[in-house]
Parts: sequence; structure tokens; C-alpha cells
Amino acid sequence: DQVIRLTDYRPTDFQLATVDMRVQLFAEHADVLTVLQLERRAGAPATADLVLDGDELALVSLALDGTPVDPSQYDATPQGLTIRGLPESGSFTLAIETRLQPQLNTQLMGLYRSGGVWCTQCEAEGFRRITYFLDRPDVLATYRVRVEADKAEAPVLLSNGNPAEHGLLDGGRHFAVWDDPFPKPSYLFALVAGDLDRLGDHFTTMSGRRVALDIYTEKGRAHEALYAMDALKRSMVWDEQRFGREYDLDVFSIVAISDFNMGAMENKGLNVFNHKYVLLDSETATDGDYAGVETVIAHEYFHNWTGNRITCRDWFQLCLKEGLTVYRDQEFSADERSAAVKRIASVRGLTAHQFPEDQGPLQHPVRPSEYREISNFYTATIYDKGAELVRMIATIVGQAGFRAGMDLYFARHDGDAATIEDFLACFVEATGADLTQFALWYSQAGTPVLKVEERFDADRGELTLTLGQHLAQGPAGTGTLPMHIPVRFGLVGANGQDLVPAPRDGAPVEGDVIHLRDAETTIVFEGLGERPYLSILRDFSAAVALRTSQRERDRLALARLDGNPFNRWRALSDLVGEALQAATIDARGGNPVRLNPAIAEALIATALDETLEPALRAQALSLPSEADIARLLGENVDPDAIHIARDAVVTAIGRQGEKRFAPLFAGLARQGAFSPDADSAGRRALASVLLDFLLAASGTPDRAVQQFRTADNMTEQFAALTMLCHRFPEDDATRDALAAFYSRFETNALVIDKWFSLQATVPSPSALATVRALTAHPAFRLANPNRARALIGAFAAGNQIGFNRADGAGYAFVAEMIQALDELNPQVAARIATAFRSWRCFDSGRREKARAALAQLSEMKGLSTDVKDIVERSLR
Ligand code: B3K
Ligand code: ZN
Repeated sequence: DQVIRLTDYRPTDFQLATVDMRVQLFAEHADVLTVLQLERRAGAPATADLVLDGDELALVSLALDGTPVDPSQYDATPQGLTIRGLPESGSFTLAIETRLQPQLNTQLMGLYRSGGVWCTQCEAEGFRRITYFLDRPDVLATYRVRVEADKAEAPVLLSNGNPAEHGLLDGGRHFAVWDDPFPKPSYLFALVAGDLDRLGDHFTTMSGRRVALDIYTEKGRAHEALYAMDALKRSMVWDEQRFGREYDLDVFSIVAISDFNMGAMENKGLNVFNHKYVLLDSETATDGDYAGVETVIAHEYFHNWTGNRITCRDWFQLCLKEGLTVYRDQEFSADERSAAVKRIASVRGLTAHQFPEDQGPLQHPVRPSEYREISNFYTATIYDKGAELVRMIATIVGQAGFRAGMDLYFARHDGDAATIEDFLACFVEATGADLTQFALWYSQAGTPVLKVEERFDADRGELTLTLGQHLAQGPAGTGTLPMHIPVRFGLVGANGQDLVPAPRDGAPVEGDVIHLRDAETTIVFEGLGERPYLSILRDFSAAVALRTSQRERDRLALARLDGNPFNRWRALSDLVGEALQAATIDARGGNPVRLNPAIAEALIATALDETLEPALRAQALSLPSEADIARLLGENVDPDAIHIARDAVVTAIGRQGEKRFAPLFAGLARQGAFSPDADSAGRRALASVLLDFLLAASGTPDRAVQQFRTADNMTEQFAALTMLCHRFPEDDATRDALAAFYSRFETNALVIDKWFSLQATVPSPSALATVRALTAHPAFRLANPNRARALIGAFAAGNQIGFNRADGAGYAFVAEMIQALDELNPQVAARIATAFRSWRCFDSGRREKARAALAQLSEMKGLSTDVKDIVERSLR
């Protein structure tokens, strides 16, 4: 396995125009005939060989313009096909036959079977597991695909594009032909065949075209796709209104599959989804699941323009489609739900997942310059930091400028395989902005620290701000130059009103944005009659780690007064974060944990503040997680102390607020039928955090038992079960509830996944024994990615004290499971292995145990490139 470098990019020697495929599906094998129409590129060497990618392929036959090719003219291996002596000019056809065994494909890349259904996953390099091909995103072609199968076994036959023909064949078989008129790279190819139910609907586009919308599910479950269908239609409307983007084919289909490596895939006109992001109803899915379905449906749909109509030149440009599409789905959710709550949730996700990645051994720039295994680069950095960069561009050029730049991007690059430079050029040309320095964000890895100091001169009425940026050189070694950081801010007056800032002439301030470009900048605001409260980095306008000199008093005031709801949340969150760090130091020293009652009071007041929407109050009351506290502490972390401290802080807040929380909790009880809408979900979220405080204060499980028994929806039932398991793991009531839950939902894999993850995340050193025992449970299947993630992934990434046990048994167990999983599915194994990424933050005892587990893993024979890459980078 070698390193692929951005600087080595060059176009192919051959150009591909059309792909004509026939895929014949049988019980034990599949025959694939692929006819490529090719031509040597102008200027390419006349003698250059055609080198096609393959992965575990078997060549059956090869013909050039209808004549079999002499074996002396080509070399075929499972990993590639090289053909010599092809025509110097003019177009020619190559017919390639391969034979596959989809039923044995446990990697779930290429063509495989899931619950009897044939389906494909090609991004990034799965198409080469179906046929020999120029399997790279800058090779675009139109596809015509004929699928054949037994009619009873696979009444539904799908591929990309529009339906062209279908009919019967001998022996109970049938066929369907699909035509995709839009040139696409191979990673967007899809094929599905099986006995599926269909939920049908339609959408009329802004220009009046009727599009058939179909969601395919396993038998008997089409009704569980109603919410997904609704989300799809809302996404289609939104993209027309917000970005002027219309859908382009006659059909748009989604297929829900139970064995899937990730969330979903945006194949042209035929999205294939993990069924987790399609199927749900109120009895089996939580509010979080509803929000997840809405987001993923929107995300994949938005890819039709940002990813499919305009794709990436090479995989180094992955954030061009992923960061941009995440930005688009975030904006959609902000418009459909509450913008402030969505922003808080996104930022919490970014700091919980991307920051540790960016600050540890797996750090890489948003546009990497090299990789060994591209599957390992579908990361929080590419997706979520990538989205933050797009958001920063929007902040720099303004909303109207952003739309103008996007319009130019769509107009200029439709049908292209584009680069980040192409994208940035559109904003520069549309708005006149200079993004030269900003572009460093794409190449420099790491989280910049933004330091803000303030000084108020009461006599002169002047506030002086000193802003400094610092980027430490990390393991990626990608540079530390000062970047262009847009810092949104406000000056808050004593009554909470925003003062109009008057920066001294020449200051880099435009409206409410400071443009920090230097390592350090000083800005003076004049004409202030009183000292304002500084509300800095509003809405998290840049992906930085903020350090302020702000005092507790100011933060408490901002938590009450700030007109920017995001910053109001952050003021509280910073206060609580600092309190939790101090509490951890107390706990570690064996001292009683203290909490400033004023901080608890600020939280309680926020909970009771009826002017704030319940979902926002719920966010304010959800304390930083144990992993968040570990990240804030940064080094020599003792997760057991964190657990004790956090629990003590929750109990202290619960006791202080109990009398006020109880009636508030009772008042949130719903009248009438369940609804998954954002307001109702927000009320449930608030009730749920209140319940946790009440349980901590009372020390008895009664309220949770009651809620578990009477809930008529999964959100409330699962919240109660979670609190029982986490707070009262040894209680009989908990054991009974877990058993009742299992037998009620035994046949619903998605709910049983929740049952597994819940037990994997019980914060106790004994969770390891539970998890190990659950690997022998009859319902556990390592080969099913959702199940493997639910048990092993959840334990490794979501159980701070279980995984990081001081004796190293958690690390050893996870390493052992990664090795076993790697033999089946390297991609999923590698993803789980990323749980080790923060190992250097722990105390020296744990560090040594983690290093040993990683080192042992890296020496295993037969390890996949995927896992080896993660393990070796983690050790660097
Ligand atoms: N583009 C796919 C991800 C493919 C991951 C390949 N290992 C889903 C998405 O981001 O929309
Ligand atoms: Zn995506």
C-alpha cells in the first residue's frame, strides 16, 4: 500500500464517453458485462497502456471492438487490468466480462447482498469490485444499465437515471434497463434488486416537471418511510427556494438497506440508505432519530447538485462536496427547526468529534495532501470542519454574496469535476472578496486558538480588544501561518440591548464582524458611556478554540442578557465547563466536589425562563459530557475522577433546583397525540434533562420507572431506560425494564441496536464484562455494521470509564474485536479503531496500556490497509 499524493494528480490518458452494462444476478454469482466507449486523450502518449483498476476481480473475457483480445496484449490480476497496443486515435469499445460472488462480499463495498436484496456501494473505490474501470471521480460518462434477475426473487430492479425498458425473460426471469443522461463518475453508480415494498409519491418542480418519488423498504415496512418522504419533499422545496436548484430526472428513489457501512449514499437518482435513516415511527424512534432522518435525507438529496452535477476532481477535494453539503443540510435544518438550537447542536458535535481529531494524531487538513486509504478520510474534519469553512466564507462575503458565488459555481461548473480553487474563485469573482489568506484554512491542520483580551477605559469611554491567533504545529506538520478569521461580535449593554459599535478608524471591522488576519490585532471601540459586556465569536463564526479573560461575573451576566441565543448558551456552557474541570481536580484529590451555587442558580433560572424555547433550555441544561470534560482538561486525564465530579455536580444542581424543577417537569407533560415536530421534541428534551436532575437529587429510580412504564413513545421510554441503566445499573427495576424492552422490540433490529448501545455505555468499569457477554448474545452479529457499532463502537467511543479502564482491559478487548471485525469489514473496523485517537490525553498508566494495545494491533498479520493506516497514524 502506497501513499497517494495531491501533487501527483494528472488526467487519464484515455477518455471515457459511455458505459453500457448488463448485470445478470443469480443465486450464487453475478455476471457483469461492461462495454466502455473510449478514446485516447489528445496529447496523451500514443503508446500509453490503458490501466484499469480492479479489486478482487476475476476476468471472464475481454474484447476490443467486438473481437477477443489476445492474452499477450493484456495482463489481468484481481487488482487491475492493463491493456497494451490500443488505437492511437479514434474511439473504440472494450467489452469486459467479470464474475462476482455478491453473497460472499462481507466488506459491503461493490455489489453485495443484504437480507436477500442485491445492492451496491461504490464510493469511494467500490466500482472496481464490480468491473475493471477508470475508477476515479474525474472520469465522467453516461450509463445505460440492464439488470436481469429471477422475477419472484427480485421483482424490483433499479439503477441510476430514468427507466427505459423492462420485460420478461425465459425461466421466470425478467429485466429492466435504466438510462442516466447525466455524465457521472463511477462512485455514483448504483444497482438494487430485490423483493421490496414501495412508498410512492410525487413532486412537481418549480418549472412544473413531475418527478416520481419512491422509497423502497423491506416487506411490510413502507409505512415507516412516511416521515422520510415528507423530509424529502421539504428538501426539494428548500433547495429550489434557497439555492434555485431543481431536480433533474423523472424519478428519485431511495432504498433502505439493513447492512450498510455508513449513513447513506447519494448515487445519482438512486440513493441507498442505511435503514436507520429511513424507517421510523413514534413507538420505535426517538426525537433524535427523527432529526437524523430529516438531516440525512436532505443531505443526500442536496448532493444531487453539490456532488453529482458538480463532482470532485480527485478525492483530495472531498470537502468540496461533503463540507458544502453538510453546510447546506445544516442551513435546511436551521430553517425547518430552530436556527439557534441547530447551531448549538452542530457546534457541540464539532467540538466533541472534530476538535479531538484535529488536536490528536489523526489530524489532517480539510483538504488533505496525501492518503493511504481514502475510506479513512470521511472524517469530522472533511465534513464538519469543511462545513465551517463554507460558513466562514458566507460570513466574509455576506448572505447575498454567498448566493451570488454559489450561482456562479453552479453555472460555471455544472458537469465538471472541480477543485477547491474552482469553488473559491467563484466567490472571489462574484463579490470581489480576497480569499487568498482564507484558503490557508484548507491546507493547515489543527484548531487555532483565538485569544481575546479586553480593557475598558471609563474616563475615555473606550473598550480596547486585543485579539490573537495561534496555531500549534501538530503531527500533520502542515504549517502555522495566521489565517483570515471572521469574528462575529456584539457589545451588550446593561439591559441586554446591543450597543452600536464605533470602532476607531482603520479597524478591520465590518458591521458585526471583526476580520482578524494578523497574529495579533488591537481594536478600540469609542463613545461608550458604560462598560459593555463583550459577546465574542457569536454563532461560533469561526472554528477556533476561544480563550477569553472574561470573569465569572461577566459570563453570568451574558448568560442572562446576551441577545444572541448561541452566545447566551455558550456563556453558561463555559461557566459549567470550568466548574466541571475544577470539580474533577477536587475529585482527583479525594476532596469533596464543590459547585458555586451562583452557577447552579443560572442554570435553574435558564430552565425556568419561559421566554426561551424549551429546546434551547434543554441544550443549556445538558452539561458537557465526560469526554468533553476530558478534552477541556487536555492532559493527564483521569476519567474516573471526571465521572465522580460530573455526577456530583449534577446532583448538586438537582438538589438546588429540585423544588422548581419538579413542577416544571410535571407541566411539560403532553396533552393530546404525539407529534415529532421540533417544538414538541424540544419540550420532551427539556423534560428529559429535568428528569435526570430529579433522579440525581432523589437518589431513587421511581420517576424513571414510572415514565418507562407509561410512555407511549420511544423518546420518553428510551430516556427513562437510559437513566435507569446509567444511574441505577444494579437495581432490579433496571434489570426488569431492560428485559421488558428486549422482548417487546425483539424483531426490530434498529431498536435492538439501541438496547445494545445503552448497555455498552453504562458508565462503570463493569460495563466491559457486560459488553463481552453481549458479544455472545444470540442477537449479536459482528458482520452487521449497525450491530457492531451499537455494541463495540458505542463502548469504545461512548464509554469513557469502561473503555479507558486503568487496567487496560477495555483497550485490549476493543483491539481484539477490531481484529476480528477487520476480517469481515475493514472499513467498519477502521472506524471503530479511531476511538483510540485521544489516548495521549490520559494519565501515564492508561497511556502505556493504550500504546501497548495499538502496538500489538499494528503487528497483527493480515491487517487491512484501513486498520493499519489508522493504527499507525494513531501511534505517530
Ligand atoms: N458520500 C457518502 C459517503 C461515502 C463514504 C464512503 N466510505 C455519504 C455522504 O456523505 O453523503
Ligand atoms: Zn455527503
